[in-house]
Amino acid sequence: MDLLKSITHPDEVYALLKFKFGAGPTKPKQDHASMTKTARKCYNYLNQTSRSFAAVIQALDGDLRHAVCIFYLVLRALDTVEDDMTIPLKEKIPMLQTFHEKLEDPTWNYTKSKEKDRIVLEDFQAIAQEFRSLAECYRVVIADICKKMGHGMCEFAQRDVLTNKDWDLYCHYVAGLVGIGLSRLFSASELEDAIVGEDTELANSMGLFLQKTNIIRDYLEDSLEGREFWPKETWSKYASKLSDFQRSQNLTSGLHCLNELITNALHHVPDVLKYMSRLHNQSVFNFCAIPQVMAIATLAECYNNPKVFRSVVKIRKGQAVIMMLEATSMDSIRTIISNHSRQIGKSTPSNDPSAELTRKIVSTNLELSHTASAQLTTPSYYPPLYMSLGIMLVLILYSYGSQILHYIHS
Ligand code: D61
Ligand code: MG
Repeated sequence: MDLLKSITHPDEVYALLKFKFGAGPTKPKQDHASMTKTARKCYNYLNQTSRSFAAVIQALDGDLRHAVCIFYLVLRALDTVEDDMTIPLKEKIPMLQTFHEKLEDPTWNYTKSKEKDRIVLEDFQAIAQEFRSLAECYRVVIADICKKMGHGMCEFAQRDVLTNKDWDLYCHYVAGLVGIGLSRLFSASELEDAIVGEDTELANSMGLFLQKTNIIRDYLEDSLEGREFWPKETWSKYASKLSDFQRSQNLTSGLHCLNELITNALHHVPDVLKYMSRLHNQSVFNFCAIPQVMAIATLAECYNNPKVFRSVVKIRKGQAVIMMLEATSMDSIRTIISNHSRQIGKSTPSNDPSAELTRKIVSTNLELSHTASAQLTTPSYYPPLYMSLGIMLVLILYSYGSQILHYIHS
């Protein structure tokens, strides 16, 4: 199915086949045989609960891999409590506030969640046991971030995201803190310099860019579940209720609101590029780069796109695989970011209320992501072209082979 979706993009067909036959920077490095039973469980839970981060986490070097795996599962468990709308506030608030203390309690788990990721709560004992097996330098970071995120989630469980400043604060609590925690783990592992863990501003922007992209893309899914994460200060300029954008007669105002929020998110790109330029370890670079280039591609796909109000807009698997295979150097992520920035710039409607601001941040990001070898990413089309023509031929023969033979013989 992914191949068919990319059939008119030969380079994507080529990349999908390369990936299918084992190419790519995200080969799991852990050796299951030498692992404890609880550790094996944790990697299974990681693969069960994260489509986008599981592979890049398992490709991290050394003991950083297990630390980041456990960091992910602890925060995914906390987030599962936050997201579970069936847990009454009077039970949810104390659980979020004291969640970090459960890390030291070998007996604690929670079996009343209805969420899709509830397994990380039901078997929290295994995750907490692996947490306690980590080096002190990692445990301190994970417990600190878990405490701060739990408290932040409590704040917004009891109030709405009203101002754009609130939006930055909410995204800081649920994703900026992840970037800050990861950066401290990178430095603690000594795979990256101390500055990476110290510069919390840049690390925070890494998280905000990812979370804002998710919140923008997931408008309909969240709106249908009664969840509202778009900042009122922005959407109230275009509608009296956020759910109004679901109705087609409000499409123009919906697109204007969408484009303003995407323009807001694009302001984190300069920090993202500066953060990435400081990384030395290839496995850390890939781990950080892949989610960021997927995010800029998702924003370009969502920009001025009515589909955001009708379904969840996704980039094609073929596009994603190409970026995953390529996002391994500053040069290539600069080129990916400049290509998608240019795409947004080209599709900025002249009558869009944010057009001037959009064009300004697009040209800033183009400047910052200009590479000497801008032609780099336009691989020659021929090998993939031949490949897909070949595939199309095989597909036609496969489906009409017998009729064609019958026709020839008759
Ligand atoms: C470098 C590399 C990865 C980074 C990064 C820097 C900075 C931040 C992040 C990853 C986090 C990005 C979050 C974007 C996806 N949004 C969510 O998962 C929302 O939940 C947020 C609260 C829990 C955070 C869990 C998390 C995610 C990724 C990690 C990690 C922890 C730890 C290590 C590595 C990556 C979203 O949840 C969606 C869902 O429930 O399926 C929500 O509820 O808003
Ligand atoms: Mg959440």
